[in-house]
Amino acid sequence: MEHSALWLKAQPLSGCGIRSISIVCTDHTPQSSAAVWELRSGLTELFPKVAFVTGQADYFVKMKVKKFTSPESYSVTSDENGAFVTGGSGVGILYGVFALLRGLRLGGLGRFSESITPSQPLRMLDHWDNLDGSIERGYSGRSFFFRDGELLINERTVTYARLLSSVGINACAINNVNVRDGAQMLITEKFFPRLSALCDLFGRYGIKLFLSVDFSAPMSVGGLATSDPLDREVQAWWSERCAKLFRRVNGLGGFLVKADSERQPGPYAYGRDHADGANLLARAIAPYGGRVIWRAFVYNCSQDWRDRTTDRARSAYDCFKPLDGKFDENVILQVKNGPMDFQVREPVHPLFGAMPNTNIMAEVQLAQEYTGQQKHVCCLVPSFCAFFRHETGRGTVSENVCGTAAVSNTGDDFCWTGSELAAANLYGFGRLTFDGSLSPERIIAEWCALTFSDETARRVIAEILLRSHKAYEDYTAPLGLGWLCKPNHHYGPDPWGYEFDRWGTYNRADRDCVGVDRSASGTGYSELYAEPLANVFGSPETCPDELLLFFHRVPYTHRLHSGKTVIQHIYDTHFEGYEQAKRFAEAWKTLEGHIDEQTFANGSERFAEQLRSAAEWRDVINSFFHRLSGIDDEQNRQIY
Ligand code: GCW
Repeated sequence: MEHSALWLKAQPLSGCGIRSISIVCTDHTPQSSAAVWELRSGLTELFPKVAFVTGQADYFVKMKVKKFTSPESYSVTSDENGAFVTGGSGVGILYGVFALLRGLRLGGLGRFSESITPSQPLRMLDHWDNLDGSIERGYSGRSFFFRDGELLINERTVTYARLLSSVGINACAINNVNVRDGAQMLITEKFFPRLSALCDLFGRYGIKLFLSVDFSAPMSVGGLATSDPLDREVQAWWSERCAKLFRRVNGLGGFLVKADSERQPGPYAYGRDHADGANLLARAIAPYGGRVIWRAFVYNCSQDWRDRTTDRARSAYDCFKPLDGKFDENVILQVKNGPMDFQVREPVHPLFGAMPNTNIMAEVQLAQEYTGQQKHVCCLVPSFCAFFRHETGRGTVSENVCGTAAVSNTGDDFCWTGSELAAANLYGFGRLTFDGSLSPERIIAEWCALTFSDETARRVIAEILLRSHKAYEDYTAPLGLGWLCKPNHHYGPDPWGYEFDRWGTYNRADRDCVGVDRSASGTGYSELYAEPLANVFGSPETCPDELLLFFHRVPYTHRLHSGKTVIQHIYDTHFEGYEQAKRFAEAWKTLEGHIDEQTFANGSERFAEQLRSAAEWRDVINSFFHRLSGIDDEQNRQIY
């Protein structure tokens, strides 16, 4: 299927007389060959009439490997005569070349220099793609990795590797963490040839391939009677399987595992803990340099809503904190950014900073499961940035992680991400994890400039993107409440949809009060944080307004730091959020003729749906709280 090259497509640079270019690269690895290829095709787009020559030329690029702190580091210096690119290895050179091309596209032939060592060593995408071609929480068409039980490799796969590498992403798990419908068999011989080809392709672009595996594979694949991690036969089975897999699939990065989570099998079935489970796999793949990424998303998904003592927000901490120091060194614990599940607003997860003797990585979600499903514009880059820079009491989040994985938002749509504007999230995730010093404004401006040639379009779209998260939060879930969406598919409002269910996701709204008491007087969750956070979150007086109802249960008349009452804040933000969505839709209309028709149509359809849905959210949430509280809006606006 046809696909866009997104931010990699370039316009010819006008007004420069470059006719000949010489490229010299003294490194000869698959990655530096990819770098040379990228450079040639990138420069040909920028200077369409150019000839590549050896020796004297109008413009030169020289590339070589140099000693850096990391093999992924690079340095680029460039002016109108040419550029020097050095890298810590072929991969560093490749990143340097992408930086050079970006610099040329954004600023022409002017002087430019950049020297970077990636902020986070592991920058990963997790695909929730199933073997039948469907994608769990996918809003961009079908999978381009799988169709009808087969692994695909085609032109699109190549473009994907290039796109990821161009923003510094260096790992990718290709299948859903809920391993089902035959995905267990990915670790068997049938898939080795294709996996191996995919590993080579990704490897040329500096990307390690990971597979999600079924913890009960000894039974589902191997036919054993148990998957007990302490059972000798089980251990031997994994060792043999991994020997076969890693020998044939050269360069495979390792496994991603969701265990004892939402009914996935795990070590609990045998009375073992998560360190036993993770180390079982870690030992089987250690001889091949593989790593096990073990998810911390473990909670009781069959809770009784009447029970006010069990708190889902606590569960990962309670489960994993006692295991600090017990994981093998090739295990990485993957912790979601917040303690619940990718809501529009959550506090930082209390495990960050709490397990100094364990490798920890973060997990965020580009797929907008709870943030408008790529129908609503919701740019996540500013919130990712705030998250990485958030203090844990023991340093910032980024100082406490060895990397971050993002649940991918891509599919086989022409534009990859359903909404063309959602590609900014993919771009921004890569750029930010590679260079943590970048501001969200800079990243968005870059993406807009690389995506749209028209100045007005760049300005209008950047503005929409930067305001979009606040607007979405305003018309959906106020003050950190979360889970006001419809059950299962998670689109649209239903404030009681999860209230009497088993998922541990309650708002506890009644006629007097709303919110969950997670302070010392409630579930004690706020106490899990290091100081000063425990103190700040622990009292309604010091808790930030935006998280008040996550941590506290307060009367509707409680006054926020903003001076408004809780109920008035709910009304105001819902009216305002809708108005903002309306302004977005109107601003988009002014772009007709400034952007191509397909992009314009893609946005028009989505902004119309966002507006319809924002009105629905506004009216349902306002009516819900108005009926419960009996308190009128000070401004007497329409509530149903
Ligand atoms: O956000 C929830 C989703 C599930 C997902 C789960 C997880 C892959 O609703 O679809 O399953 O999280 O992160 O494991």
